Amino acid sequence: MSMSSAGPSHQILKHVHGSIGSSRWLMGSLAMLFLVISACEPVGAPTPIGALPSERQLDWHKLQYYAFIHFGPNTFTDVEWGQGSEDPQVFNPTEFDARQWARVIKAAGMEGVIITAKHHDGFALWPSAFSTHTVRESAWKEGQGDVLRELADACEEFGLKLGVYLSPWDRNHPKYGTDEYNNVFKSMLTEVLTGYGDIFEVWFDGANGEGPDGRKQEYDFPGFAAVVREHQPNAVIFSDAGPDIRWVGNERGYAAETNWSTLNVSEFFPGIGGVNDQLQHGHEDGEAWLPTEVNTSIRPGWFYHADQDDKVKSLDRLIDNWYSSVGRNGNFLLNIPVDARGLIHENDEERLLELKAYLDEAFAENLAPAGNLVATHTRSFRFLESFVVDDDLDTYWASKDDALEASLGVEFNSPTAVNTILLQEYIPLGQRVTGFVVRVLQGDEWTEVASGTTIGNRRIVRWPTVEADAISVELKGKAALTIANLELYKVPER
Ligand code: FUL
Repeated sequence: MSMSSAGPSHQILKHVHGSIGSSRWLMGSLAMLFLVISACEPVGAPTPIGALPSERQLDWHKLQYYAFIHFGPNTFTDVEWGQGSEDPQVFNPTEFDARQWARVIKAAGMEGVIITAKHHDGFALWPSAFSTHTVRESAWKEGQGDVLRELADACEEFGLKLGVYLSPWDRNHPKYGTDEYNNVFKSMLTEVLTGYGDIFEVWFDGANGEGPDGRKQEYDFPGFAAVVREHQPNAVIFSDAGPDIRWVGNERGYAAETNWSTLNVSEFFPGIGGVNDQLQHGHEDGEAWLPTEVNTSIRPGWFYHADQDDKVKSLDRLIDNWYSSVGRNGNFLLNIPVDARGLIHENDEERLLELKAYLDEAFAENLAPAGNLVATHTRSFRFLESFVVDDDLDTYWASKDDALEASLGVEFNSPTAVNTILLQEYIPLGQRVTGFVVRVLQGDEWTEVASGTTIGNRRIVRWPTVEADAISVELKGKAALTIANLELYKVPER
């Protein structure tokens, strides 16, 4: 490979590459020298900056893609927002099979499922002792069924995480709009958090409309969160304002390219309107760590409607949503409306499996580890550039404190077709990168192929395929840079 051309990144690579001698003796001596020099340097980790993720948030950041299920009386009455006055007998799936859901969700490569245990109509998918509008009052299994129980069992069998959506807005409950309702809601929450095993996420919708007789309710969100913390301390809580995970500000399935995991949360509350743009981007230097979850539906509606059977999103659209969520510092929550039989519809299943096949092919081979990793410099031997390809997110490359710009590169042994990079910061120390430029070396020429702003937990960028001799990423940040993972792929071009 020719390494003689001009260009800043190239000089960087050349410099670093050139320091790796050919003889073993030289290599050994250099390594010794490196260790001695490194031992004289401060080798500590960079100082954390700004808001930091909690342990439960870090666990959540390891996820990527999971299912949302909207199911309830609306599935049978063909509406999106039930009135709450529906006869509970309408809820009567004819072929209900939670194992089919779990099988499809698992085969789709998803890691878990969040179900509407109670939507705005107030109908509970479990036989709650605090309501008379539940599966117990339905025609299904003559009132003996429990959707949550069957789903929890199926999740355990198939190795899926279970989450619950409980709408505080309740258009049925007789106590809604009175002081007692917040306690009713906490009791119902307690039932689902104590009776169905581990819950990984609790999803609070911000909608706050009128209940029976036009009554309004002020929700005790801090009290609801306290119930979650008491019974499921590892579960993350989602809402417009967290406290753990934030809405991404749209339901189309897109995070913004600039996406800070931090937000000035004291200005926010669940159900706040008119801040979608801020939710989409977050706030640089925001006061709390509050990363984005990107929710959208595989169909136009959240609930099943037979006339949408031919309106399942295209594979290209789902691929775009996947890159625009998982690849833009978010997790992807894709809704699959279970149908009136109580099954995931064949059309949705087919599309989910197509997406899985695409992702399997696209990410089958990480091209980075086979190359030679280089960097403008490393902080010390505890933060080597090779740590970005070691499959361990707890080890990372870091720059020195005074180096707010640095480059990482991969030199291939022979020209390699590449069109995608995946980057991950070491987020336990905060989100630091403010900009990056990706360049490829072809012969003597360095060409910019991609650029971006934030990285955070995970950023994926694609460009038209090039045969590259080497690739470099120039990074800029607001404090010493940390990169825990760098992957390179040739994904199918569509
Ligand atoms: C919204 C709700 O009003 C919709 O019905 C749906 O559940 C969606 C995911 O959240 O706020």
